[in-house]
Amino acid sequence: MKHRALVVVDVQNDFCPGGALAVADGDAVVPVINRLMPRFPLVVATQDWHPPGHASFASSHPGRKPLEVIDLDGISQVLWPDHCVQATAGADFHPELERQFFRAIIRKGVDPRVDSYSAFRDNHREHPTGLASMLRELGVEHVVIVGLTTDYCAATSARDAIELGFSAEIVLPATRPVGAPPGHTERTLGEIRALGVVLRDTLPA
Ligand code: VGL
Ligand code: ZN
Repeated sequence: MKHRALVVVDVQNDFCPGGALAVADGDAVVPVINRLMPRFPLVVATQDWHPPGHASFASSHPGRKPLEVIDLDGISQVLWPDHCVQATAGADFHPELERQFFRAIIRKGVDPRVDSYSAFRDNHREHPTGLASMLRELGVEHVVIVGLTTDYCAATSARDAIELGFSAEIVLPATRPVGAPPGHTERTLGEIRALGVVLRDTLPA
């Protein structure tokens, strides 16, 4: 079997009920991911980790509201509520997530000017996080992606995994979507499936 790694994307308080960018049922992924982690030889987690005043925050653009879409340096950017600000409680991992399994934690979205949905690089696809190098050096060929959110950070990470030469799957029951704008989840999953990402509806055996 190919050498595999589990990438646990952004299972942080701000994406869970009560958080700044809560997605429906976001915390439901935690027990599912806790059951999966011990079955992988390598687990890497990501943390969305924005400086205050990040360009993806609606509050950084006078007159704009969350979920409006703007052009930011030539790419379309959904504006978000302030979320996952560095070293705040909202940026912490969900308290029940068993973080002792994490071999490494990749922090992303740290550049104040550009968003980074992907675990691998920023939205301009220019600046790598170091994850691809680490996985290659450890002999990983296949990436299994879980976490939050299905249609933004998990999907974009899976797309990049494919573009960077890995095979990739998303375990959908271990993810939850934002689902905005309407139809975004279906459209995004269709696009990445066409690129070769496997979308699993059940937990791997
Ligand atoms: C995410 C929106 C903004 C995610 C991060 O983790 O999917 N979504 N920042
Ligand atoms: Zn973010």
